Amino acid sequence: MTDKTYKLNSGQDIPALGLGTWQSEPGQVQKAVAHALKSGYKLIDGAYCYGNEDEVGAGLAEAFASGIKREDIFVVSKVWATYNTRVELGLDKSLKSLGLDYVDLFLVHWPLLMNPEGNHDKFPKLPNGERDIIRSHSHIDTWKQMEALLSTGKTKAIGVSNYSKRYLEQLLPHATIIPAVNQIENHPALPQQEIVDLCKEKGIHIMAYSPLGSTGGPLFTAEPVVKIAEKHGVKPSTVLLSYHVPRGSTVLAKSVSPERIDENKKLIDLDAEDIKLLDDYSDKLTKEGKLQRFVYPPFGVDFGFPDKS
Ligand code: 1BO
Repeated sequence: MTDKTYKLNSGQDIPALGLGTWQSEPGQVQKAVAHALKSGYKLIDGAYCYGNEDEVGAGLAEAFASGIKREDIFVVSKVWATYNTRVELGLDKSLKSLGLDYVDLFLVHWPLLMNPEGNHDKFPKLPNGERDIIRSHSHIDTWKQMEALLSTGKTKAIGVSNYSKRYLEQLLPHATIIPAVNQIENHPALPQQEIVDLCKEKGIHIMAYSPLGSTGGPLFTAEPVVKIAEKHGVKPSTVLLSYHVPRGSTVLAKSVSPERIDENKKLIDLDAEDIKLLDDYSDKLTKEGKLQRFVYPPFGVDFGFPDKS
């Protein structure tokens, strides 16, 4: 299953499965990246704000030293919100840490601007405790800078992350280049169907992050997930990762454990009955107002997500 790919609107092939590196602890992520690539993963997803791109770079170097070729893998990074008025600088920083001269895909991490002059912690706060956000900034201006990046050769494709339907509808009329990807939190308890449907209509590929919800979280014991896992003799995590295959999305599985990285490769083909069970579960949560977002936009900004978080 790790060989499956999708065609992006940029013409590139993007793998169906990737290794996520968000919240991968320093001291572990180098090994995880190297192990994943040596065992067949082709996509590594990272970001400046994850604070570990140096180590991801060391993992890439280890994999290259073992014979893996740069052109055979797909590396993703994201511009952090303090760099949304100077995205090339943000990309340069990521490239330096990663030890690469290009990434395959560069994403706007969030459609907002954090104070470029403020402290550059992940989520800068003002002395009064509020987030240090420039409210007058236009995410469309950021996108125009992203478009200009393509001619530098420092990224092969550009896209967005955490864009709701509302933000996409604001962006698309102004986009000369349609984002290749929208990377969003996505799982049966947060199907984000209106975003997924709009992206499909516009030719924007979905990358699903946090597909398991959270470690030890409620998705692992959700009735339909357990039922499908038992039917196929696999772990609930396999069902949750495989959920994205019939949806035509790329799924990002985060782990630093070699065993789990190997386990996560075993995506299965869900049948029509499985898909219906999962879709019914999503519909039920939607109707009951019980959708679950595990990654709360940490900015106190209304991003236009239907579950109001
Ligand atoms: C705040 C980071 C969300 C996942 O990329």
